[in-house]
Amino acid sequence: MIENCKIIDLPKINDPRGNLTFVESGRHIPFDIRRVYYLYDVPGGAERGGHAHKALHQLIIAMSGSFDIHLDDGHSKKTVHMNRSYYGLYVCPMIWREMDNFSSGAVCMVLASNYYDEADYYRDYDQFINDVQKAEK
Ligand code: T46
Repeated sequence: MIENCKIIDLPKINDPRGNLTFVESGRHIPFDIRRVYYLYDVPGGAERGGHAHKALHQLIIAMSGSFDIHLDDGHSKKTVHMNRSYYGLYVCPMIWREMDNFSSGAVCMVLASNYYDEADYYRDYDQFINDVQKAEK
């Protein structure tokens, strides 16, 4: 459900030498981290995402720059603008997401609950909606 997708305010240690933020599995985020990946050198105007995950939990962080994430659970939609490296967007399973409006130099880091598995993806929106509706019957 889209209501479960929330911004998590991560700890921020302010320091004149530069700030520090950390993320601890199970403490700040409701899953254990098995994989970290990041998007970078994203050309202006590019769109990423365009899929949902069956079981994967994720925390998405704008490490640098900014971008928009559009979320859709098959009933409701919302858009979140990511532009702070101490905010993480928790995305639960069964959420269609699209990402765009990447600023120049944007880096998007994702902490994920499992290893890469193409079988966990819905890459077809109609199939995703079908399965959302099936689960509700
Ligand atoms: C997501 C958004 C935010 C791998 O081999 N290993 C990996 O861990 C990942 C994430 C991808 N790949 C391969 C699969 C594709 O051949 O890299 C290629 C590009 O992946 P994709 O088109 O899924 O990339 P995005 O940026 O559209 O989506 C990614 C994640 O796949 C997805 O989980 O939520 O970032």
